[in-house]
Amino acid sequence: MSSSRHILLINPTITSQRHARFPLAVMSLSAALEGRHSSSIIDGNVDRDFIATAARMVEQGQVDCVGVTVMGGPQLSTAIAVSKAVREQRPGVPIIWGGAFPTVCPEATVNVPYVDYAVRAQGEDTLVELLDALPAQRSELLAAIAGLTWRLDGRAVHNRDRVFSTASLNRMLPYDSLDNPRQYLTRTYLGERTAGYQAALGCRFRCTFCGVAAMYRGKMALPPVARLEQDLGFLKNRLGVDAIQFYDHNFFDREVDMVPLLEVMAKYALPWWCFARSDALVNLSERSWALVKNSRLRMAYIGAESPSDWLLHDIRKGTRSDQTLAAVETCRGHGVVPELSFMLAPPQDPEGETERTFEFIRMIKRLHPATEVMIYIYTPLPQRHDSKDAAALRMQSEMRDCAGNPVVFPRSADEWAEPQWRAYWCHQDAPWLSARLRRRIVDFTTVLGCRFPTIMDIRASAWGKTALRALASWRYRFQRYDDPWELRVSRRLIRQWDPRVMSL
Ligand code: B12
Ligand code: SF4
Repeated sequence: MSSSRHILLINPTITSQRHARFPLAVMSLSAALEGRHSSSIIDGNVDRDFIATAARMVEQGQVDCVGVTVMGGPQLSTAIAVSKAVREQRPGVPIIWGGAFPTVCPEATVNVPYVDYAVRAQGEDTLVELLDALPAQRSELLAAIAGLTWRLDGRAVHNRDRVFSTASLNRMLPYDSLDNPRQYLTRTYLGERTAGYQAALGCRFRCTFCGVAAMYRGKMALPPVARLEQDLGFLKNRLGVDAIQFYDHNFFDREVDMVPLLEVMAKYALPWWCFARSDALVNLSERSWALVKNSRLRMAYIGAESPSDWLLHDIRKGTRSDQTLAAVETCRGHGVVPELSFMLAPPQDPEGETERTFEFIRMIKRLHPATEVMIYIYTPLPQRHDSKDAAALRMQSEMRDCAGNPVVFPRSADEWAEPQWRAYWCHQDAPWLSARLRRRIVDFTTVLGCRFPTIMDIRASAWGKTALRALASWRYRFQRYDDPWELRVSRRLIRQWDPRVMSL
């Protein structure tokens, strides 16, 4: 067996310290290395000087290699900064990136001098095999590691995909390896000490726009009941957790398999939030809804995406707009707040779809005003050059910017970190949006957000929210969304927060 290596696992800053949640990716990797290789964790969400900390540890010679978890968007910039600092400090230390960004853009990841390896999709087994292979540096060993992208003679090599693994469902996360795990428990509208937690792996759907589909390719597995019970017991009794935000990609899977998990959750009765699909919610039996009620589900985030069934079909969502409406009714009937996310301005018909979505949102607000609404721009994922998805490749080749030129995606991590592509990754902007449409979406979002302040915002005062509601009501009623300057100013004064950026 090869010798043991020490890896420094880094979660670069992506959010404020107040919103920091357990860095699940690096914790899961650390658990998988146990007994074979050793690791330390740096979390840039809590260590605000994490680049200096990482450089110091590398400089002191304590680490054999560095692993960085990277989501596109704001985390890309902090991942680049820490990787450059490590490279500068010790050029010989290998740097490995994994997570959502390298999975979707492996070529762009290794197209920069400060990343040596990109790990695509689930990372546990790939990382163990890579650490085993690193000392020898033999290309035939590297070529055999599934899920790895690396450079050979200056060219990116994409090894075969790794098959879906359920092994991590049987490992408990190393909460004790974090500095003070309780600092990750946050006050939210769910509770005083809310934890981010993931029970199941993957999602059996393959929506074309979704990073989860790129990572799990339609595979999903639920945790053993005993594992969920052990984790909830630990979180509640040892750490004092009193609410849970489930990060499961799509919480309600097949009802028959979910019931035993819901029974455990009903036993702990910790208020919770999750991602769910409208079709699953409307088809849930009353018996299961009773369990959901006892388990204290507070809010379900539903990818409504669009009011147009042709688009839902095109993106392979597998749900219909009538199911979105039915899910809103069902949630209301069971005391759960539906949180609907929409993707505006698809390249096929940016203006028309946006206006239709505004109308649909207004209809939903009439039906159930407490519905939360999250507005994003439709930004399809870049396809890998070797993608076999002919429909997605065709759609990508047909994408045009406002001037009618083909949309060309960045070729390196540095280019992806530029402001316009960072906004693309965050679903906030796209090259085919005209300035007028961009403005209109921002204005509508402002008026809607002020007319219906989110209950997730526990920082803004009750009077502040009432004032916003009153100020915005005429604009919303008469659909006068243009340039709501008075709302922008008031929002800033009241310090309203944006759950799209900060989560709960
Ligand atoms: C928690 C979370 C956040 C937190 C981050 C908390 C943190 N990390 O400290 C917050 C709320 C800040 C966040 C923000 C964003 N997020 Co986010 N987030 C998630 C969420 C719900 C869970 C991530 C997680 O912890 N998973 C559990 C771990 C175990 O899985 P994992 O991260 O995939 O890690 C595995 C592999 O990727 C790999 N791996 C990961 N890192 C590494 C590193 C190495 C070295 C190796 C070898 C392997 C490896 O191995 C791990 C184990 O198998 C996911 C959805 C989901 N359920 O995954 C979305 C998700 C990752 N987010 C996403 C996005 C787009 C964003 C945003 C950029 C934009 C947005 N609008 O949401 C924003 C940024 C907002 C901003 N600041 O402006 C997308 C990514 C899609 C994509 N194609 O990249 C996801 C998939 C949601 C989705 N369905 O679209 N997010
Ligand atoms: S159902 Fe949700 S998580 Fe699953 S692939 Fe579609 S959008 Fe992604």
